[in-house]
Amino acid sequence: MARALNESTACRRHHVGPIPRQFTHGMAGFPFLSDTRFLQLPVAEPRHPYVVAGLPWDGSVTNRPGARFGPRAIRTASHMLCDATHPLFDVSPIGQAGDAGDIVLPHASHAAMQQAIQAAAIRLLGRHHTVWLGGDHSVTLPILRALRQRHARPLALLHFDAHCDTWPDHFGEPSGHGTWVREAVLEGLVDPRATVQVGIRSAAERSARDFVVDRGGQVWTSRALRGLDGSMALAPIEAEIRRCLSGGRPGDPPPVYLSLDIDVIDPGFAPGTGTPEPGGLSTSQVLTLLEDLFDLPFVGMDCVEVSPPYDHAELTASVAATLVWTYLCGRIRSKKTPFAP
Ligand SMILES: [Mn+2]
Repeated sequence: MARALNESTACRRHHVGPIPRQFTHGMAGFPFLSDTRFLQLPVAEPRHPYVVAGLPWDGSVTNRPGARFGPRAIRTASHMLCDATHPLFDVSPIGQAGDAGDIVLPHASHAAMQQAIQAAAIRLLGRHHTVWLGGDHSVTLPILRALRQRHARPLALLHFDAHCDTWPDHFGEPSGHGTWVREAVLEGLVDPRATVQVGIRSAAERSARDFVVDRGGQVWTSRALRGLDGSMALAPIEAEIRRCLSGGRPGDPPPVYLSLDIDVIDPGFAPGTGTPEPGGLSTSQVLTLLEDLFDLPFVGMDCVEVSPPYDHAELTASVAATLVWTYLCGRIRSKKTPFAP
């Protein structure tokens, strides 16, 4: 049986290789791997400028697990987007994007997970602008390591989250889903002066809450954004975000990575997540920011922490699919000029 699963092209076709042999032996049939594709895109090929890849890992959560099922739920929800032509950007990822499937990851080893993701990211980034579907937020650090290596300079970081993820440890362990921002700064993967956090609101001691601000970056708390919706209201904040992400070098801005924890959205709009925090941003607030900032020099995105067991009516997966689709269409639109949304 194990042999049949391992050698089944139907099972292996959508998985990204090469995969370390110890992770694939007898494991190609993990029940949580995605068996459908984002936007019903074709399997990724070298001709696709953009790809989507799943990271079904939730071994690093603080509270409720389930994010390993996120990639599958986001892909399924994306099918409601039909022909995927974006009403604002008037482009569709279809024809330009493929789905690289899920990266097969170990069940329990955090270090092995990081190594597997970094190796897969280095391979994919050589050919594609990649959007990652999490998975808990610990998947972002190995992606940043790969991007830092590829671009040979610290990245700018645009981070949407209810949580600052700058804690010095993960409840006694050195790394988890709440430590990656701090680790990325201390490793020199991201420039803290070109780091912007949006939607932060969870309980946290001051040293963690202000970690980014203390190093020259920006934090826009959920409270600071209350009542601000639509492009007119958000324009001054968008200008500040742009200024920060340029890293003080408008003529040579650093590449920007977008990391979007779905728990930045209020649990009323997106309940299916492991560590919900009431009082969050509305879906339209986050959409406005993504739409208006579409022309930043992005080099990648992740959407993490969708936990389908806690979702209702596919609300959370639908929000995640829409945000990823909006990002992809914004990237495609940014290659066409002129455009004024
Ligand atoms: Mn979070």
